[in-house]
Amino acid sequence: MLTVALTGNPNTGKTSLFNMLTDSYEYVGNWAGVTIEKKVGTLKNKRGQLVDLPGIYSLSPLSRDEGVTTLYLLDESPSSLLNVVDASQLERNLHLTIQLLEYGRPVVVALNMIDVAEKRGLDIDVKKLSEQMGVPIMPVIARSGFGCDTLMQAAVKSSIDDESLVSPRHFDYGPVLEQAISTLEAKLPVSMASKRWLALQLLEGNIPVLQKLRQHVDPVWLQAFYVETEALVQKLPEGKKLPDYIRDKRAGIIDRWLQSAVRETKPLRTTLS
Ligand code: GDP
Ligand code: K
Ligand code: MG
Repeated sequence: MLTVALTGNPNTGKTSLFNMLTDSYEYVGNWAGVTIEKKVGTLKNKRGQLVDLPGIYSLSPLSRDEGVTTLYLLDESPSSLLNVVDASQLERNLHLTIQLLEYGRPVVVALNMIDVAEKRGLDIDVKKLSEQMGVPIMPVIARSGFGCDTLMQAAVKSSIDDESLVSPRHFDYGPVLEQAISTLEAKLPVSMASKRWLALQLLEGNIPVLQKLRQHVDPVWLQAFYVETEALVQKLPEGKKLPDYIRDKRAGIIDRWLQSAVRETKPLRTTLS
């Protein structure tokens, strides 16, 4: 049975999309340790299951609730990730997308709220954005159902494509961090998620990842390594804290994607109110 995991920022239309893509809905209790309901549904085409994850802006959790997604990615092995993004808020939404692309399972992006983006005068070249990001992007309007069948087919297709073709995406974080990532990768166990993803999440301060890796990596060494890397990064011209430095690198990647694929035009219709 295929398992597609639905992820995205809060208020991007995840619940609307979940309802459009599934017909039977199995309530399966709460996520471990938190009071958030775990929703699993069967895809309308009966090809697999859809798991709804809590809305988050980044995988590094600010609360226990937000840690659900990281724990899920550490412990389960979803066939693919369906990432819902708000087309009118791409700059903010794509930070999570980058982290999902780094995880190493197939990703399909549902470009939702395209009606809203259009009203705001955003002209998104979906094909170009998809080429830039190296990920299938399907425009949808979750509220009306527009594009949802095509999206479901794409999510199923990505799940069953030859697994060996799916490798975690490699975005460049500059020489200091690349060195730190390599050092960490050499210490990490093979059996879990992509080592590069784990290393980056550790450097960002993702607590559930840190807790998980305590069994494999000497925590004293890890702490010292973190402090050392933090000091190196703060000495760079940017003079940033480690998580902010990582965030800025991602913002740069997103800027480049959007520069070539999104144009701001005058809204088609303006109202006086
Ligand atoms: P969630 O917080 O990610 O689960 O988002 P919801 O599914 O609850 O949607 C948030 C709000 O956006 C709701 O009022 C939806 O009706 C609305 N919404 C969802 N998708 C679309 C869309 O494609 N276009 C428009 N205009 N509104 C949408
Ligand atoms: K909501
Ligand atoms: Mg919701």
